[in-house]
Amino acid sequence: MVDTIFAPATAPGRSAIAVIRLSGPACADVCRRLTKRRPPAPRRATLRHLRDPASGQAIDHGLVLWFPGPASATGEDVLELHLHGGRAVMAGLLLALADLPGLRPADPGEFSRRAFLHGRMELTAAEGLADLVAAETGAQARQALRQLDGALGRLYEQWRSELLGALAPLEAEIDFAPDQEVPGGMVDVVRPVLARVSAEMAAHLDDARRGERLRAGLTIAVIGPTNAGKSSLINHLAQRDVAIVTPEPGTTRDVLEVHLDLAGYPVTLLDTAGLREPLGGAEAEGVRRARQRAAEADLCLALLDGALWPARDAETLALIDERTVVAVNKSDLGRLDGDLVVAGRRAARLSCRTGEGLDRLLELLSARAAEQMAVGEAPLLTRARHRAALQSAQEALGRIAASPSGVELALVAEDLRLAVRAIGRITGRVGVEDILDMVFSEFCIGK
Ligand SMILES: Nc1nc2c(ncn2[C@@H]2O[C@H](COP(=O)(O)OP(=O)(O)OP(=O)(O)O)[C@@H](O)[C@H]2O)c(=O)[nH]1
Ligand SMILES: [Mg+2]
Repeated sequence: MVDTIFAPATAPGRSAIAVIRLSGPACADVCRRLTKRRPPAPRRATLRHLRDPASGQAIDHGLVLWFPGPASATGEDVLELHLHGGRAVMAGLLLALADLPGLRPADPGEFSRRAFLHGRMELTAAEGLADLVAAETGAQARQALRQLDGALGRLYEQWRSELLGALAPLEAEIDFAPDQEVPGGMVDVVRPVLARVSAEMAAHLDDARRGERLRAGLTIAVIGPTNAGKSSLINHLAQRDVAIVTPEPGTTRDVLEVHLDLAGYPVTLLDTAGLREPLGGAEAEGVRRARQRAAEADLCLALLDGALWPARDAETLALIDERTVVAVNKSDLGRLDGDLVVAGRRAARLSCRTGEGLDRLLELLSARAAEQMAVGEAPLLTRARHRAALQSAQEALGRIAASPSGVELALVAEDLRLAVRAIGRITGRVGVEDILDMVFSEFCIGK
């Protein structure tokens, strides 16, 4: 018999209310043992007293919710207990549950995995659920919700069913006349369909990783000469004193990370060591790390020192490229007149001391972040797993497109089957254990 699993659905620690969720065939029995009564009416919150079935000790009184399968979140019988969120209450209940026959604590993602196995949710929707719980900004949450609602799954399913529709007549023909060279007619009929699906997939793949970026967040490295005010700017944007600021050049050595919500987009800002000829070993290592992180970042903010204007910082100027937003700090010193141009680009003017120009800089950065992450109407690709599967589907379709007229039917059918399978792996149509392990291991316990 299937195990019945249980886990806290709410975060650990003290809270007003804590929810424990159970799923599996023993739920009704658990309810009877804990409350000495039958499960309440389905989906109706009902107050009950709970006792430890072994000792008879009172655990708490709280709401009991009974969701008989298959119309439940997991497709199995589900029981939810809403108790007072004290540590002792939770510990008492979890201990009592662990002692009951057929029960065990849930593995990470196991509730969602059961929902998937019982057809309550396709795989991309399950991933959307994990992302929604993890979302830190509004734009991330909207993307995850759309995926949870199935927009992405429907897109992939549609491609899959179109390819299946093209495969069916080929399969019929093969069954009808095995081992026969048939004229190219049949393949030529399906070619336009394959070409269209392939083009749609190409457009979806060619999204500059916007969906994946939004999911993972964007990294912006703040680079520049020593003393430009990089750490001051980071503190200003983070609204707390994360980085040490001193008038001494060469203050920052380690790379510091600050997470920000930039107009709904998740961003990690990196404070880095000032770029100059390093004086010692620690600083040299700091400069090496600064350069490395700048090279890996999605965007760079090059901050120059307005006290030493015009800028002659060769190390920084050499790193300016199309990913770089350029800004000059310390406008309060009054040395920055007219348009500021650095390495052929307009530079923003700001002062961390007076706050001048900071709003404008934030606008510039959010516009650049939006370019890299903005969500339009069509659902975006959100995971490397999906990208890899679509690419292998595309390769298979590409082989068919490149095949000559009159190609052997069986070869075309085989490639088409490969493409269908690859897409099926994304939504979980083709249930392969290794994918399920990979997908659900990312989840946390209780989900
Ligand atoms: N006048 C003025 N001084 C500033 C401004 N921003 C920062 N400073 C000063 O410039 C000095 C250096 O600032 P930091 O933020 O430590 O500069 P940094 O770029 O992080 O320097 P390193 O870590 O050494 O590379 C400090 O004395 C700051 O108070 C500004 O807008 N105007
Ligand atoms: Mg610094």
